[in-house]
Amino acid sequence: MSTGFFDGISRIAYEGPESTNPLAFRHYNPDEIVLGKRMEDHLRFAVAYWHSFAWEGGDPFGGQTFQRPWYPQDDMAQARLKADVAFEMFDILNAPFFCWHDADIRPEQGNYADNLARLEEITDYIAEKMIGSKTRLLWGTANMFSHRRWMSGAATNPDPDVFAFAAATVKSCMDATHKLDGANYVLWGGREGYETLLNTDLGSELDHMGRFLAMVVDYKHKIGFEGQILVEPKPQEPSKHQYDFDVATCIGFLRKYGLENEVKLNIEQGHAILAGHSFEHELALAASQDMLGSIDMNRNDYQSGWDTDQFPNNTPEVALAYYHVLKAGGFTTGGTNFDAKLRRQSLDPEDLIAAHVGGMDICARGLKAAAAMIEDGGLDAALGERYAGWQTPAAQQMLQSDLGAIAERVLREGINPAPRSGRQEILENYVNRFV
Ligand code: XLS
Ligand code: NI
Ligand code: NI
Repeated sequence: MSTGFFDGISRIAYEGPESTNPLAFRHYNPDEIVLGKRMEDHLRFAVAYWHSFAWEGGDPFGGQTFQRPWYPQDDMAQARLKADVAFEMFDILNAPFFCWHDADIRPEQGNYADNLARLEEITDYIAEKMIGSKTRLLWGTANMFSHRRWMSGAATNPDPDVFAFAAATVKSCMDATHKLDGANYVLWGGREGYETLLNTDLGSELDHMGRFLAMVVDYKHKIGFEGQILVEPKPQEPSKHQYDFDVATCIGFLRKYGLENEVKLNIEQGHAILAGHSFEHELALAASQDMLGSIDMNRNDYQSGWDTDQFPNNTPEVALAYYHVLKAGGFTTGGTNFDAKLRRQSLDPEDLIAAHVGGMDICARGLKAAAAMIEDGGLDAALGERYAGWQTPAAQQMLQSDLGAIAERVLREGINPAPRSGRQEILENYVNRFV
């Protein structure tokens, strides 16, 4: 029986680029083959439960603007109604995946035992709903940033009892993710960082965080969870400084604690921008170290400087992102999670659907543009040409030699390099042919 929340809105269809129907896909055509694979299997879209169903429209200056039949979100009947509506939306969008935090799907109980019981209850309910749905779980995660117990961190809290509560919470969320056959498990540490170094033992906190993550990996193997463990970088917000600052920092952290073969990264567009990078920089860097796991697709407002988590709507940006995803071989367990929320004035159920339709369409356009660039091979050819010198035996031998021998060769051969154009504008013009 339908909840009626989306009354009047039916399954979104692909109608092609000429369609003027605001609730139709113009580019996302799940069965269309792109580089030998169905578009749906390339993009692996996921709906984020927290933004779409749990967030009530508040901002730092004002509270709830939305009015949903599942508010207040403080009992199990409301949690079940929320799940009913969520699965109705997954069906309308034909969404292959969804993602959740424990706190999105069950009401907070204020203690571990009751949180655990409610999580088990709601994930049983969700498991039943998944039987009648095509939508799978891309990843689960623990919200260890909203409740006041986490204010000084979770794994990095100065109080070992909070570390214990965090370990128990992550265990319960990994169990729930495993039960729902999740493809990944994510850790994002919004409070794993500090407000001031004056009260922070940074070295111990990093060691505790490394040990915590090692326990997560051990537990994954213990329960036979085959999903990928992912860490999500973000430089700050809510903490002034977060330890998982960006991809480079996370790679160094994972290597230091010996977790580089067990953990990959979930990279978010807006977080890349907050860290002063481009999204494609973060993706390319992770891919170069074989650590590109999954993406959180959204965008930030470039003026506000906040993590505004808006739906993506910039084709060139998205195309370059998927270019790097495709060059890395595409997603395996990962996918495209819309870690994106409505604006707080977007009150209607239709807004929620339109936001996802637009986001999915932009991603599909970006994917097609990226695939066309790969098929054309222009960027590869330009790279090949730019680095061609490294293919010579002399260059390869140099990498095995030493400074003295190299210096001798420079003298002997009179090596005096002639600078060559980087051709940036030509390459930018090239990309613009595809987007
Ligand atoms: C917040 C993060 C969060 C993670 C999951 O900025 O992006 O939504 O994706 O905890
Ligand atoms: Ni995210
Ligand atoms: Ni975010």
